[in-house]
Amino acid sequence: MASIVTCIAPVNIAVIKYWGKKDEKLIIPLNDSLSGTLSMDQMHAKTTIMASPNFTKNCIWLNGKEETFDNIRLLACLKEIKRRAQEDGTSKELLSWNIHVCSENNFPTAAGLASSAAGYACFVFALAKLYKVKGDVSQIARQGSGSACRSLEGGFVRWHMGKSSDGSDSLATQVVPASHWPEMHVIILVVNDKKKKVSSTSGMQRSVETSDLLKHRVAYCVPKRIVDIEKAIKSKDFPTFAEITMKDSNQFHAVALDTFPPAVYMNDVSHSIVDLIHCFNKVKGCTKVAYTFDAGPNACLYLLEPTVAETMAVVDYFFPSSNSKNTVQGLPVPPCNA
Ligand code: 2P0
Repeated sequence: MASIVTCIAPVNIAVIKYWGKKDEKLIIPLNDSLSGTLSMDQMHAKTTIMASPNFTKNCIWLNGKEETFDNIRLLACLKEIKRRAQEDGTSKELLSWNIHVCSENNFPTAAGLASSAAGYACFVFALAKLYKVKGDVSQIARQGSGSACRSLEGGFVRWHMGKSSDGSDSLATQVVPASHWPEMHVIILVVNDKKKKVSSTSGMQRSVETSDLLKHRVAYCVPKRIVDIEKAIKSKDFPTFAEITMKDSNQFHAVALDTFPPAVYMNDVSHSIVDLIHCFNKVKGCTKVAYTFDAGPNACLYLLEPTVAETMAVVDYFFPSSNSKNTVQGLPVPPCNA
């Protein structure tokens, strides 16, 4: 006898960024964040979990390589799911068996493309299926990797930081389903698919310790942006959505630079992409494309369907892709006369 499940989980791209924790162990954030979930046919994590009385220990393979299971976050998720499973009446026998976990991403891991978000969302969702846990598990996925809680729903998703000190109300809820704004697209420009130098976890910890700008951001900027962007999403107001998205990305990277020593995630190509998008929007006479950058140099562009072909053509012209390296390199973007 054995029990086995396989799940896939999508990547999410934040438009209001999560950066900084008030509780490192429980992963409770300093501010609410909001993201769009990508469709699962493109970038996703895929996880198979098998429980068997014949397994002598828990094992995990990530992208084909065995990793240690002795990882505080993995163990926290497993413990919490098992606690919930007991409450839900799952058989003690199944809960006593060891598990083998195989997980893979079909995109670069740890390159600032939300790989841990998809990975932990998938791990926790698969565990919940295996052990027949009912109800919301976003607060468990959060304990694997904060942003993972936002990958459990489609469309636009808000992670509420919550008020309680035990994290029980720090969870993700759907703002609108994908069907609300089906014209919305995301283009990801892979500037560099190498693992980033400063992990998000240590970068944000350093920001909390040293950045004055982060305090200002959390107190004065994010609360209003969250309200305004939710309103823009619900009313499908793209220019407002795009402006808030770009400003929040810029502020997050300003916080990273205000960190001491600084965490530098964007590179020259990233900054050229920023220039290009501002130039494009200016030529168009209104905001047609928004950029956002996570903890890496890769650009995520949010845009509506009618603008996709033209944007791809412009990007291809200035950043001809090099398939061999799987990266983009830039031609100089002309001045925009801004
Ligand atoms: C976000 N990022 O909101 C922001 C934007 C990176 C930049 O969430 O320590 O990998 O595991 O909770 O979830 C990356 O943070 O960090 C992240 P931990 P996580 O998407």
